[in-house]
Amino acid sequence: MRVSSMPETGTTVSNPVIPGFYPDPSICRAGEDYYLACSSFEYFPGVPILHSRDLVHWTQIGNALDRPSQLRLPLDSPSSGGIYAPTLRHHDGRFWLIVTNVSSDGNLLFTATDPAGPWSEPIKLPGVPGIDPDLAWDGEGNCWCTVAGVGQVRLDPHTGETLGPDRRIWSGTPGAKAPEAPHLYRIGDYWYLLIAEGGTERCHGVSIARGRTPDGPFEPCPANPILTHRGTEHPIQNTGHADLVQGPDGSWWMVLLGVRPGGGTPGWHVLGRETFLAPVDWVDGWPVVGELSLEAPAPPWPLQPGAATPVRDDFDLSELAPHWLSLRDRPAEACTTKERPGWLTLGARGASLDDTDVTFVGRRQQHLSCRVRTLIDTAAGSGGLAVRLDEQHHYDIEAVDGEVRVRARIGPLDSVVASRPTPSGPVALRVEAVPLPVTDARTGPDTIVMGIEEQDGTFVELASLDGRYLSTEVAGGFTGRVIGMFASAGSVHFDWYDYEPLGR
Ligand code: 6LW
Repeated sequence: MRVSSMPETGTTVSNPVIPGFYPDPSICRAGEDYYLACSSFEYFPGVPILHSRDLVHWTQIGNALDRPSQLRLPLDSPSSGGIYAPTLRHHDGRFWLIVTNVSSDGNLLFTATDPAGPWSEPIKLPGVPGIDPDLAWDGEGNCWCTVAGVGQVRLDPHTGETLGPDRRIWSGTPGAKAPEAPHLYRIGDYWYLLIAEGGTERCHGVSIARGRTPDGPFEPCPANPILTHRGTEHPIQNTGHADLVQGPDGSWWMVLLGVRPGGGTPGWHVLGRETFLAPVDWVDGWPVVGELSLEAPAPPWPLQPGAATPVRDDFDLSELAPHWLSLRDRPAEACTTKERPGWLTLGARGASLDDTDVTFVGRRQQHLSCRVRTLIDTAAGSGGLAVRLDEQHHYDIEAVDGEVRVRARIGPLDSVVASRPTPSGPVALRVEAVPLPVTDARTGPDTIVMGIEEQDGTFVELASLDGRYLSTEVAGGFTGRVIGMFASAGSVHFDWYDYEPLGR
């Protein structure tokens, strides 16, 4: 899947380079190829892996954790639990991925020769405390694992055994909360320790320290934070959780997470935390982050756009493409394209999106403005299309009991806001996200329009709902919207699903 939202325009490229809920990016280079991994929380499969040749155009080539033996997410585990903040590295001819599963197994290490997979079974790391583990190797072959806080322990990455106690090596800027997301690198004469601090919300930032040895002592950069948009009007907010990489020409770049809030005050972001790219210069042995904007200067090397993702998935293949997300697991008996060829069949478990075990298959909403359609056959069950933030925050259009209903679940409030009789035969459901021009301080970020299409394609709107309630600022947590198909009873078939970007 090519996930860059926009082609380059003249001498600029569009940021985010990976739009939608692709947070906590970690990047590595292997020859001419770049690979990037992101957090995935309660979704299955976990840890999306993306590939690029130019740092601008990214294609999702797989998910590192695509088997239950690698990704144990108990069916009752909370949303925004699960998989946090991976680090992806290429070392000694292999790819290494270290990640935390906060809902079951703690810190885990995986390896692969091909980052598209298969990835190994997990190596457990009981001696590695906390979250956001990083991996770095020194010239003597020691493997250093650095975690949020900022702590560090030496590791045998082949067995998962820790070698010696963990030590606090830095606490970030005095007074700043949540020093996290460490990455340690040998660059020139120094070891650099890059962290995020200030929390992953509006005060997020990136700071750095350096030392002569991988375990410190570390001297903080006098210019910290080297990147933050806190307290600014910048359209990209919450900037932090970065990783460094060299471009094809040896120049330095940073990938990081940021959000695009919409509406009035306080601003609501609905797509989750997205991956952005920024240039980096070095001045007096410290990195200086260059322009980070929605339209960024193009890098100087030839750009290599991949094939664009088709709007329609016809469910003609035996396996789902890697961008499809389920919740916590995806047992073949509940989700298959083999039962009715050319259709996706979902078998109900939980009865609604309120339930953590609901059968759901969705795509990240990657554009502020987009349209999603699906053709559903509910002859043997009920189900529909939902815009989901978590179990307590979702809007659904569902074909059930002879009706098509729009249901809004916002925290403790739950209401069927519109309904009409279901037309006979399969029915096309439609959801559209429409960004709003800001007219006053309380304008929401967007409107979510839900309805059905008549056989001749005429759209019949059933409801138009305020999008702010499906934002991270309202729901809390770390994820963004995912728009997906679900089954609420029996077996439901989906002939196709269209995702059509209508703007950025
Ligand atoms: C992650 C932490 C963070 O572990 O959010 O933005 C947490 N940074 O580093 C979840 O993604």
